[in-house]
Amino acid sequence: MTETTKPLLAALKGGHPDRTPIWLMRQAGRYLPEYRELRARSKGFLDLCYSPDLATEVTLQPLRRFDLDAAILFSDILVVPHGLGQTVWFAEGEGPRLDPIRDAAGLAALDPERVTSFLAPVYETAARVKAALPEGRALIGFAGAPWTIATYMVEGGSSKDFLNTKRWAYGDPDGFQVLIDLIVDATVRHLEAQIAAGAEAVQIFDSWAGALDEDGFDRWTVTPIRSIASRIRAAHPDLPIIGFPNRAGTLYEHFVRNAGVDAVSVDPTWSVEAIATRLRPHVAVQGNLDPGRLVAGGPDLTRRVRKICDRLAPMGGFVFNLGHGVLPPTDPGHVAQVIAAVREADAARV
Ligand code: 1CP
Repeated sequence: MTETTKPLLAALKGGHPDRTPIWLMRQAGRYLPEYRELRARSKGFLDLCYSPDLATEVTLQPLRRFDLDAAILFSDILVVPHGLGQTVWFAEGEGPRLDPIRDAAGLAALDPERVTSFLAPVYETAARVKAALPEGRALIGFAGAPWTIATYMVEGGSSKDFLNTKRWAYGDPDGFQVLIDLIVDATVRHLEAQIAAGAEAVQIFDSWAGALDEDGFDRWTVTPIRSIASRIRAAHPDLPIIGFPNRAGTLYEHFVRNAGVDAVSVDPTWSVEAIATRLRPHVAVQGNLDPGRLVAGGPDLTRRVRKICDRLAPMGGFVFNLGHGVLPPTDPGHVAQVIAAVREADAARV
C-alpha cells in the first residue's frame, strides 16, 4: 500500500477511501488500563512525554487494541511553551501549571530557537512510532493553536473566563501580537520537526477558540493558523492539515473559508446536516460524536454513529472521530462498539 492510499490521508484530501477512516482525539490515555499502568511507573506526565521508549509504547497502545486508522503522537500541546523556556509542570490531579507571562519582560525570556533541540525526544518518539506502524495506518503530529497556547501561558494553567488573556489581547492587541507571533514561529518549527521525523498529517488544536468574539476569532484564531498552515504547506504541499476551532459555533464557517486548512475537526454541537451543507463544501470534515455518548454506551451510541456515517461518509472527505477528546471514565468496550458501527455503516453502503 502506498502512502497516498492510506485511508486517513486520502479522506483528509477530500477523497473516497475504501473504508471510512477512524481515529479518536485522546485515544491514548487514562481510560486504558495499560496506559494507567505505564503512567504509574513514570516519574510524571512530562517525563512520559520526553521518554521515547514509554511514549512510543503509549502511542501504539490504542492501535494494539482497536482497528484504528491512525496513531496520534503521544505528547501534549504544552511542550511548546516548555520548549520556549517557560516553566511548565503537571501537578498530580490538578492539570497543567505554568509560571504566567503577562508582559514584554516575560516575553523577552522566551526563545523559539531552542524549541526543537529541547523537544528532540518527542521527534525521536515520532520516528519510532512511524517505523512500528501497521500497514495502512498513518501517523498524526499535532500542536496547540497559538490562541489556546497563549491562554495557558498567560493564565498559568486552565481557565474558565480567560480574563488575563482577554485583557491583554483586546486591550493591547499589538503587544499581544508579539506573543502570538512567537508561538506561531515555535509551532511551525515544532510541526516541521514532527513531519521530518515521520508525521504524515498534522492537527492544530484550538481548544479554547469558542471563547473569542468574531473579531477576536479572526485575529487570534484564523490568522495565526493560516500563517502556520501556509508555512507548512510551502514545504509540504501534499501533507494534510487539520484545524480544530473547538466550540466556535457559526464562526466555523469563517474558519473553513479562511484558515487555509485541508480539513476541520467538528465539535459535537454541530448537526450532521449543517456539517454536510455548510462545512463539507469547503474542506474535508472530521467528527463529531459527543465523548459523553462514548461514556454512556448502549444502543443509542450505535444509532448516533450510524447517523453521522450515513450522512457524511457518502460525500467523501470524511473522517470519523469524536467531537472532543476521549473522557477518562470511558469503557474501552464502547470504543470497540463505535469502530464496529463505523465498519457496519461502510458494509451497508456497498
Ligand atoms: O495524568 C495524565 O496521565 C495526563 C493526562 C494527559 C494526557 C493523556 C494530558 C494532560 N495530556 C495528555 C495527552 C495529550 N494531550 C494528547 C496525546 C495523544 C492522544 O490524543 O492520544 C493530545 C493530542 C493532547 C492535547 C491537549 N493537551 C489539548 C488539546 C486537545 C483538547 O483536549 O482540547 C489540551 C487543551 C491539552 C492540555 C492538557 N494536557 C493535559 C490535560 C489534562 C490538559 C487539559 C487541561 C484543561 O482542561 O485545561
